[in-house]
Amino acid sequence: MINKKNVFISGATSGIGKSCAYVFASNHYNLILTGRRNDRLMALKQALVDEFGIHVCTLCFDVTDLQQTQQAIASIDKNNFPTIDILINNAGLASGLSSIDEGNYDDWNIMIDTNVKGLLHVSREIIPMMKAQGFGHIINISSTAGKDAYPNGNVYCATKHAVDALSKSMRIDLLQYGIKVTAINPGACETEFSLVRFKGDEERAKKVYEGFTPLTPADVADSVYFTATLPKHVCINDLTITCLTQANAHYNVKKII
Ligand code: NDP
Ligand code: 8X3
Repeated sequence: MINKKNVFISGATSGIGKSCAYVFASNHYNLILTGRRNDRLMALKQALVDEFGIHVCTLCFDVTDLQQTQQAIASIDKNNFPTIDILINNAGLASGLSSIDEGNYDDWNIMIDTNVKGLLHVSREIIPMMKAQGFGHIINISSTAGKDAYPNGNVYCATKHAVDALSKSMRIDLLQYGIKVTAINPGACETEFSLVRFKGDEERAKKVYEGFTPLTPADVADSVYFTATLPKHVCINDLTITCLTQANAHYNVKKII
């Protein structure tokens, strides 16, 4: 029953990344799961191995740190994971929500370092393996914030616009090697995203999803899985997914406050 395909998921300790781990595991893919919280990685590995009997490798590192990223990816056991068939660049965050003139430099740096440089670090280490094996699929988790800007979203939106541009550039550079590149652009999805954005303020985080039915991380993971399982000659380049009430990054029946 073991599927020989291997999927690398950055940011698998929560939300969309964790749901992706479940949907691929339930379809017998082997998984390389990453994040900074090792206790969560270990618990997730145990649960997935017990339930699905797949191979799981956990890598605990910070994507913003190039050296940590390089060492972690170099440590993958090639016997269990001879190829990386799918890379899901999911690790990311928002930090703060403020007008551009009041922005916090630490918030700006963490978003740029994680969402842009972190995605580049992981991609740069894995793409040569995909190039050498002659196939691969990179799925970048961007956002509706990568398509439009919304009030006070400035730097987060800029980082996701960068992911949009990088997805287009990667596709141009890599298709000649048989590597597909897909950008998935979710709208509001209830995860730990807002808790992180509002630095642990649970009440404020909860309010973001009040008055409408947001996407669940499983909804997004199902779209990721769909794009990853199409015939070899088919590539979904760009897929935007929102809940029923959301039209784009800045128009939702329920507005982000
Ligand atoms: P969560 O906060 O639930 O999950 C974020 C994941 O990213 C965690 O596993 C976290 O792991 C990991 N991560 C964050 N920073 C780092 C880092 N420096 N190094 C390694 N891993 C890191 O949020 P979501 O699931 O919602 O977010 C996943 C992606 O989806 C992000 O890129 C986000 O921008 C995007 N997105 C989210 C939407 C939403 O409304 N929720 C909508 C559109 C896009 P750990 O803390 O253990 O390191
Ligand atoms: C995360 C969702 O609406 O805060 O990308 O931009 S949103």
